[in-house]
Amino acid sequence: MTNRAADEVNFDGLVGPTHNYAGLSLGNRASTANAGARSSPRRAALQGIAKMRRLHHLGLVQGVLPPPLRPDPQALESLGFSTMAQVSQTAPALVPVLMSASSMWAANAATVSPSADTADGRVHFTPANLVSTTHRALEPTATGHMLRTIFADRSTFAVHPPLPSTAAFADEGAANHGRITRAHGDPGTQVFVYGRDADEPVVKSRFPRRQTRLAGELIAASHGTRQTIFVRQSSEAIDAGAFHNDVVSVFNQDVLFAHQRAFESPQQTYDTLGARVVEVPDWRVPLADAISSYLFNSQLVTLPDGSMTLVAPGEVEQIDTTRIYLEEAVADPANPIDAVEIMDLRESMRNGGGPACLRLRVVLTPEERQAVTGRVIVDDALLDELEAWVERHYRDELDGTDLGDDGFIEEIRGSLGELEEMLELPGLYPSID
Ligand code: SUG
Repeated sequence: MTNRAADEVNFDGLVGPTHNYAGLSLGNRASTANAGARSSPRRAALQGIAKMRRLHHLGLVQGVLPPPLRPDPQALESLGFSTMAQVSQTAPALVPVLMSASSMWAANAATVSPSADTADGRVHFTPANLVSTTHRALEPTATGHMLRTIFADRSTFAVHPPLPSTAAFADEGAANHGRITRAHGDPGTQVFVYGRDADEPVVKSRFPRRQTRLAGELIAASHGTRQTIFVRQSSEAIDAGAFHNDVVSVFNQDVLFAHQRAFESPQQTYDTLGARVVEVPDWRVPLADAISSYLFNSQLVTLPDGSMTLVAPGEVEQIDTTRIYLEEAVADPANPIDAVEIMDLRESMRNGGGPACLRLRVVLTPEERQAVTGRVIVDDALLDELEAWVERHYRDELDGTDLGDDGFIEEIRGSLGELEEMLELPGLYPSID
């Protein structure tokens, strides 16, 4: 097959103005541990923009995905409300659910298949139904609309509807999906990682299994992927807090960097994948350290000179096992990790979202990149504008009691209206004039 020049474009979710800690995700230990803490939407968004800038400066193509409007007008209506004041009065527990900024974790926005892998030669997207958590199940409608707005050219892109929102089709998108290929533009093997079969209980022992094998099979079929592998996550990892596979493994080109306990049958998985596997044994980095540091929720990226850099969260430096592992990995010529870039993403990390959670990988050829609508591929000028916009509009501190406030909601609508113009995406927020 042809080796077409293509880039992996990391589209990062821009943190929304309602970023807060509501403890909504069972099985996500950081979310539970930080429930009720004060958040800083401004700091969270600036940390995210700083990551985008760093990747752009490393010579990578970097994109941005705007946050959805909160509350979502359709969700509000379907619950029988017209204002958040009514929600606060009748069902206060729903306030954080309706106001969550969880779309920032773009790895859960959709599953994406590059054109080199699909039968019709288009780039395919399926928004994740995120049915396993109440707050995230409210994301797919707006995500689908956003993807259809940005990837509007139907001869280049196909945006499918999400799978039906029931447990049998539970889907968390790219966080449980990887790809093995020699070069991004080459045809690759798509890897769908699942926690249970459709007829198995969601919770077997401790925490929910958020992804079914059936969901992956249906997405692979609708995308027309040519080489596809299905791999089971280890129950041990899920029960230890790896609610998505990208908490314990990361793919880049032909490399799989994974914790020894990431998959149910590790050796069989490695044999089937045919990747260069860098397995970190439990005796070097115990599973609990891998999960609290988010070592594997790093982005493993190939720089223009062909070397590989691990974009890791600052937490890996605070735990001895992960810090020492990375020092040795960089020094070891046999290890594909050539360098480590540390990013401060503390605001997102406190909700269980590391570097890899914040990005959606979309491999695009230069022609496909030309077909993208709006101003969503970043440069320094756009990043400066985004930073200034955040400084102008975002609150420095937020706690649960501010969330349902009508003044706050008006503030959000005004700021997103401005963002729609900045990104040149008219119609992105249909309910904002
Ligand atoms: O789905 N946290 C997200 C974190 C998603 C991380 N993404 C990846 N691993 N790709 C989740 O659990 C917490 C929200 C709160 O508790 O307020 C939350 O939704």
